[in-house]
Parts: sequence; structure tokens; C-alpha cells
Amino acid sequence: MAKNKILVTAALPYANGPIHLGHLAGAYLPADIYVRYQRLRGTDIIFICGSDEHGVPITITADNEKVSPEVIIDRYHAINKQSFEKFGMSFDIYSRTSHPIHHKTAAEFFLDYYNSGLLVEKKSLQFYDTSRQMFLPDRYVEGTCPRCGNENARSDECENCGALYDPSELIDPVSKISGQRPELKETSHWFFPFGKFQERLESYIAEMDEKYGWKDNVLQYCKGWFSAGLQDRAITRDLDWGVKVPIPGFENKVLYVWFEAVLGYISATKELFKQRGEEETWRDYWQDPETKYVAFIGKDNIVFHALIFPAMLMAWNDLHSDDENFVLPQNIPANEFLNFEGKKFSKSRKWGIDVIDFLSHFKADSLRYTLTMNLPEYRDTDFSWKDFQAKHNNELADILGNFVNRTFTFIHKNFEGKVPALYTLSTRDEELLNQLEGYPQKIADLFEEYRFKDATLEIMNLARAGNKYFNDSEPWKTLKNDREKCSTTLHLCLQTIYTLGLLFMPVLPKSSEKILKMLGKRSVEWLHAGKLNLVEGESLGQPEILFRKIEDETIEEMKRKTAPEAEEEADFEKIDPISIDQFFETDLRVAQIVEAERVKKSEKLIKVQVSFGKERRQVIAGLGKAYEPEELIGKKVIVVANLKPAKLMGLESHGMMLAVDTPDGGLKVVEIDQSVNNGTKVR
Ligand code: B3M
Ligand code: ZN
Repeated sequence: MAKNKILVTAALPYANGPIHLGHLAGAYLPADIYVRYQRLRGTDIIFICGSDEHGVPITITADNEKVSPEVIIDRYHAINKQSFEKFGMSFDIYSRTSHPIHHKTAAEFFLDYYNSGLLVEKKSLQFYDTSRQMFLPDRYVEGTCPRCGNENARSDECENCGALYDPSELIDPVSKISGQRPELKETSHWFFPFGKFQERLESYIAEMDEKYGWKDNVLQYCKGWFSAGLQDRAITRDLDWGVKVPIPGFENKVLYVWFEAVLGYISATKELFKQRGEEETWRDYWQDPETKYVAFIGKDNIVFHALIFPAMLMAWNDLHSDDENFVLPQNIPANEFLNFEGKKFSKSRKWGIDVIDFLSHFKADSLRYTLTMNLPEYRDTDFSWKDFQAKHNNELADILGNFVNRTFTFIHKNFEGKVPALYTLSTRDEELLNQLEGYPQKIADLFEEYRFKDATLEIMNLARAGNKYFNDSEPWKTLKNDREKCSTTLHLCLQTIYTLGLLFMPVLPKSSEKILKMLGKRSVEWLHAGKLNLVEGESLGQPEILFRKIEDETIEEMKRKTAPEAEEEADFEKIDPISIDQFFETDLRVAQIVEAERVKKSEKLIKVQVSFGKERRQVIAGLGKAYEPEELIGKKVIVVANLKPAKLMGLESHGMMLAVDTPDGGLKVVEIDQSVNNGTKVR
């Protein structure tokens, strides 16, 4: 039976810092489980990833360290590649967007659009550093505020007095890169008309959802974008680090990092098959309509994978013959975020732990298990050291490890280390066998639906069932009075271990390998994993302890290092009490953000349209530093609905959104569950 091909991509992490546990839980671990599972099913599948090595995040890190971007990307590409390997990621390739094959691919896409007349040119004024011969992104210019005299004002906004002004008004502007005075210069950029693709994107997503069931968070997000209306987006930037814009007059500009990064999946696939000496085979995956393409990402990347990338591929497909048409993602099972000890990971606050560091203390499988059981599949979740210890000690060691160990020890002691024979089955034995038989299909169904946490929970339940069967059957008693029954019990325990070893392979690859080695067996076709596979009398390997318990001291030490205490507590005493009536004077309502765009020339302000169901209102929110407008769309928030309208930067604001300060100095809107209706009163 010929099986369809599957193409799996996982978001390309920026090579400007080490990846941490949050990254693993967001995209990489689920992708790896899925791919390993599909390989066990015999699916023709490739797994693509690599470093995203362009864009402002890289140049800022390089500037801060006063080194070239190359130094940064080489360092973090190596670190991240190694982190992934240690964690057991089974990519077919971990490529880099600095690779020439990628520059060539990205330039090709741009030129195709450009030559077809699809792109639109637009002009604007921007600061230019003559000594470095480069345009300066806003955050690279400082000067004196024309209103209050603050000397650390930005090119178009003063953080001290909140003034917004034209960059030409900034007094004594200084380039943060050269320390020289920059001049204002006209610049020109190319825009991709995403609006033109809105209708087709809407039907593409509706169709995929109907056929393959997209996750709700992804759909909500796209809906928000659609109701705001897709706009033209600049796909070039005034930077000297990146993929050069391949047209005359634009030599000093590069392609917008997101425009080329998504194409990195394609270039990486080309590189993979070039390495394998089959230069054209990448087309069998990207350009065969039968290929199933699944893109694993974290929620902050949804717009680029669900809307921008598909629009880019549609535009390409319009310009090429059918046999050169690219497949669009069939599913984008994006995860929410993983927090660490109740807070966001933060490098500056030393909150959290890098993958490399973690794996120098603990085994990859322990981390894989804990993260899988905590995957933020539907909502943000939390990693805590206590929970890690509990999952490792009470589940991996006490349930799985113990079942394997007691079975092997018993057989080595009483059955000469050979597979015991199977005799007449009791009802209890048959009950277990039936359970085993049904398991592979049950787990397969969950994996196919990207429900990795539920699948893993179920597999661990089988280990629980194994322990219970061992206890119920009391082999230590039957050993003396009914040796055949005892032999049958142990045979079935071993068989259960075999099934567990196979089903756990995607989640716990190293431990599963050990289990199979102890059994002296190889893997079988997934769906046969629950059938009787062991041969009476075959010798077993030496039992090995799979998981050693983690001590309290170890956990406390890790917690001290990665989640330093001494947190500010709320100081309630200083607050004057109000009456309940005073409280109820505030009309708090649930509303959904349906549109959001930056207030021109403001870093801080975002113009938001919120829907209360029947009524819509405009709110000017100071969330610009914490969110990109697009991240806000679709969120359900709480709005103070009876505030007197106010004017901010000349714009009417009819209400206020509730938000909280985060420990890392950021800001977060208070979010409400999507199931609550718009307009609902908060009480
Ligand atoms: N590098 C953002 C991130 O690391 C970006 C993803 C690119 S995927 C093509 O989250
Ligand atoms: Zn000022």
C-alpha cells in the first residue's frame, strides 16, 4: 500500500540566544513526537528545521556585544543544534538561513513577485547614518526631546513626556551605532499586497479546518486578522544584515526577515536532498499535491504560518505551472506558552533554564515526559521543579520503571532469565490481552489528532494497568502452588512491557530503546505492538534501572538557581478600603479585540476596536511595547465600559482594558476564556 508523504517543519529559532524549555514545549517536542510516531508507522516523512539567522534581533545582540552578526549566529547555531541533539530531536536537517542556498531561494521568490508586477513601492523619510552608510531602525537613534528637553528621547517619541513628533524635530539626533549625527533621507520599500489574498486565505483556512480540524486558538487568531482586514506589508528593510534585495538601486536593503525565514523551510529541504545527492527530490515533498504538510509553531508565529506564508505560496503558484505549485500547510497545530515557576521565561531576570544546562543535570527522557504531560496544547501551562520531580519519581520511576524492574528481576530469579511460557489464559489474563490489543490504535488516533498529552497519559495508564495485573495475579504465590499460572502471568507482563516500549518510543526514545534491548527485540509495525510477540524460551538481557529517583536537595538547588525568590508582595495595608457600591460603580465588561493597529508615531499606543457583541468601540491602549497589534486580535479582554471618553494623541478612547505588570517589567492584558460571550458583565 503506497502511503502519502508527510512534510513536517518546526519554527526556525533565532540564532541570538539559547533555546529554553518554553521553546521545546511550544513547537519542537510535539513535532518530534509526531515525526517519530509517523516513522514507526512506516510513513515517508521528512522533518525540517534550522536557525533563523537574520533580522533585527540578531543585529541587536551583535551590537550589544560589539561583535559581528556572524559571531552571534555561529555561536547560537552551534549551541541550539547541540541542545536539540541532546534533547533527542530527530530532524532530518538542522539548516541555517545564512546558507547560500537560502539566499538564492529567497531572492528567487522575491524576483518572481517583483517581475510579475505584484509588489508595490512606497516612500518615506528615515534617519540615515552617513559614516556607517545605513538607515537606522527607530531604536538606533537618540536625541533631545523638542518638548521637554529629555536627552534620551527616541527618533519620534519621548518616553519622558510622552510626546510624539516628526523625526525632523528631534534635537541633536545621534546614531547609536556610530555616535554620529544621522541625516534624514528618503527611503523606499517594496510591499506585498496581502489584502489581495484575503478571500482565498479565508476559504483555504475554512476548507482545511473542515477537512482536518484546525485548533481553535489558530482559527480565532486568523478570524481576528480577517475582520481587521489584511494590509500591504513591507517586505524589504534598511539593514545591512540579511538577504540582499536582488534588484538594482536596492543593494543596501535586505528582505524582511519574516518574508525570507518562512522560505527557509524550502531552502533547508533543498539542502537536505543535495546532501543526499538527489538535488531535485525536494520537489517530491513541496510540489506534490498529495503531500501532507504540517507546520509546528508556537502561538506567536501563527500569522506568519497561517496567513503570510500561504499567501506567498499562493502568489508563487499563480505564476507557475501546476507541477511547480507548492503545497500549503494542511495543519498548523500551534501551542500556547509554557511558563516557568509561574512566570514568563526571562533572560534578564535569570528566570528559567536553558536546554543545555538542564540536560547537564537530568536525562532528556525525564524532561520529554514532564513537558509532554504539561504541553500548552490548549492554554498556557507551567513548568515547576516540584512537578518535574513528582513526574519523574512517581510516574517514570515508580510506575514504568518499577513495572519493568520487578518483572525482569522476577524472571531472572525464577525463570532463568528466559521468556516464560504461556499456558491456559484466565479471564483476568484475557482482560489484559484485550486491553493490549486495542492500545496501538487508541494511541495512534490521539497522535494523529496532535493530542500528545492525552496519548502519553494513556500510555502511562497501561504501565499502571501492568502493575495492577502483576499485583492481582500474585506471582510470588503462584510460583509455589501453580507454576504454569505464574509463568503465564510473567509472560503477559513481559508482553505488556514490549507494548509499552514500542508505544513510548516517540515520547521516550532512549528509555524505549533500553527496554527493547532488555527484551532482545526490535520494533514491529505499530499496530502489532499489542499482539503476542514474544517467543517462549528466548533469553532476555540484563535488567537495567531506567530511572533513578531525584532527591529533594537536587530539586531545591535547581530551584534556587533558576527561579530566585524574594518577590515583591502586594502591599494591601496602604490601600484605603472602598465600599462594595463604590466597586460596582465600575462597569466591567468582557469584550473581544477585533481590530488593532499602531497609533502612528507612537511606540506605546495601539488603537484597538473592541466588540461587546452588539456594540463596537475604539480604545487607545498603552500596550505597544508589550504586544504587536496582531497579537492582540482575537483576545477576549475586560474593558472598563463606563469611563468618560478621553483623547490620546488626538484619538478618542472609549474605555480602558485591564492589564497587569509582569515580573519581568512587561505588561500583559487580562485575558478571559474564549467561551465567555462578548458584553458579559464582570462581577
Ligand atoms: N525566528 C521567531 C521565533 O524564533 C522566528 C520563527 C521563524 S519560523 C520561519 O519565534
Ligand atoms: Zn519629552
